[in-house]
Amino acid sequence: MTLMRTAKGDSPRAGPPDPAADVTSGRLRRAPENFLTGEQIHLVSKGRREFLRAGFLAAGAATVAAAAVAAPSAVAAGAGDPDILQTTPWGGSLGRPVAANPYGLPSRHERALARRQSPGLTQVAAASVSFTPLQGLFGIITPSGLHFERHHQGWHDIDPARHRFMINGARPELVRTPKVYTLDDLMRLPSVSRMHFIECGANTGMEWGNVAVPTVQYSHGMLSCSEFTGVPLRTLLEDCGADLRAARFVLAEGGDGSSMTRTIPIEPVLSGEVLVAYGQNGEMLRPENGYPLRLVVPGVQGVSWVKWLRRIEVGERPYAAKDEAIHYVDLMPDGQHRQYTSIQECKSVITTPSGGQALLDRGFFSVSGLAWSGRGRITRVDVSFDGGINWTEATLQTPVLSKCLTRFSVPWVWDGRPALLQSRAVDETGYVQPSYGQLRQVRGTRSIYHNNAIQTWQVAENGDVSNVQIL
Ligand SMILES: Nc1nc2c(c(=O)[nH]1)N[C@H]1C(S)=C(S)[C@@H](COP(=O)(O)O)O[C@H]1N2
Ligand SMILES: [Mo]
Repeated sequence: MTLMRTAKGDSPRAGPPDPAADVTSGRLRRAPENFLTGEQIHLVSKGRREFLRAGFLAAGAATVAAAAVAAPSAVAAGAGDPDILQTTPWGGSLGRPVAANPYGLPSRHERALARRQSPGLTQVAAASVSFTPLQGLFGIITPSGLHFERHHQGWHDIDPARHRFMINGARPELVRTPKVYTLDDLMRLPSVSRMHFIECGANTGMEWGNVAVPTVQYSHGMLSCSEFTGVPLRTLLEDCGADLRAARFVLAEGGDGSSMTRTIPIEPVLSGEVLVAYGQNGEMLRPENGYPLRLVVPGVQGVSWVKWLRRIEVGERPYAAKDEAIHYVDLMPDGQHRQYTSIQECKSVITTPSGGQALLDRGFFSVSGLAWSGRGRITRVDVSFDGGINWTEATLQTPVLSKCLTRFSVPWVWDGRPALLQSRAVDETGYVQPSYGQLRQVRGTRSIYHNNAIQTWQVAENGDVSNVQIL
C-alpha cells in the first residue's frame, strides 16, 4: 500500500497542460507492494479514508494495516463500497478477443507513465533528451518503450538488410582480415544476454550548480536498465584476426549523422564485457536505442554505447574524437579539464517517494529506490530520514548484478513531521557515494558530467515531496 500521488511535478512545463499529466494528477501512484488493481485506484477520489479502507482489504496487508492504524480510523472494510459489494462491469460481460492488440500496449490507465523532455533543458527536436519516468517503475528493468533517449542528431529506423558493420585496424597489421558483416552474419554467431544499466554522463548534470529540477524523472532519468543480447566484440575481433596483444584501444563509430565516435580501452573488450548488441529485453533493439546494432559498454557512460554501430577500428592510442576532446570532459575547479572519465561511479536515488509526489497520510511507507555502480556490484545502501544524521541499512532486492541497477527498499512510518530522505550506496570496491559537499570539494560546481552525489527529497508537513540539496 502506498499513499502517494504523482502531483504537479509530473508536468512542470509552463504552457498548455500536458494531457498525460492530467491523468495522473490527484490519483495515487502505486508501489510494488500495493495490492490494489488499477480499477480500484479511483477510490482515492472519494477521499483518503476510503482509500485506506480499500488497502486493508488486501490479503497479506495485515502488517501494513497495523502500522497504519495510528492514522485514520479503521472503519469496517469495504463498507458502502460498490466495487466490492456489487458485480463489476468487467465481471459480468464478455471481454475483448485475443490479439486485439497484436503488439501489446500498456493499460489506458497508465498513460501518464511516459518519457518526457526536461523543462530546464533547451529543446532541440533532434538533438535532445527524453527522460525515463523512474518514479513509476518497479524492479530493475526499464520497459523498452520508456528507455531514455539521447540523440545528437535524431534517430533513424534503419533497414536491417542494408545495415553494415565493419572491423578494421588503424594499421593493416592490427587486423589481418578486415571484414564487413551483415546483421544475418552477426545473428548466426553465439550470443550472450546480460543485464546492465546505461547512464548518460550528463545525468543529474543540472544539479551541479544548485539547480533543483522538480522530479526524479528529470534529476536522474537519463538512466535505464535492460537485458542486452549480442556478440562479444572480442569474438568478432578474433574472427577478423585482430592482434589482441598489440591492440590497446578501439574506436566505435555510429551510422547516424552525428559522427559519433568514441575511444574504448581494450581491457573490457578482452574480458568479453563489451557487446555488439542487437537485442534489448528479449526483442530487437528499439530504433531510438540504436536498431539494429549498438555497442554495450557496461559501467561506462552512455555516450560510449554507440548506436546504429557501423564500424570498429582497432588502434594503439586514444583517438581524442570531438565527443571526447571538446564534449564529455569535466571542468575542474582549477580551470583544467579532466578527459576520459568514462566510468559511472557508485550512485543511488530514492524513487518512491520522490520530488513532485505527495504523501497523502502519515503511517507506513515502503521507501524504495535504485542503486548502481560502473565498477561492479552494489554491496550496501543506507537510507536516512533526517538529512544524513542517522542511517538505516536498506534491503537489497535480488538479483544484485554487476554494473546493473539494484532495487533497495526500507520500511518507514511517517509521523507527519518534515523529513529529509537520502540514500547512500556502497559498491564492491568499497567506494561510498559522496555528499554534495564532498563531491564539490573535488569537482567544483561548474561541471556537467558525472554527478553522483547523494540526492535529498524533502517531505513537508503537508506531505509534498520536493528536491532540495544538502551539503
Ligand atoms: N550513433 C550515436 N550513438 C549514440 C548517441 C548518438 O547521438 N549517436 N548518443 C549517445 C549518448 S550521449 C547516450 S547517453 C546514449 C543514449 O542511449 P539511448 O538513447 O539508447 O538511451 O547513446 C549514445 N550513443
Ligand atoms: Mo549522453
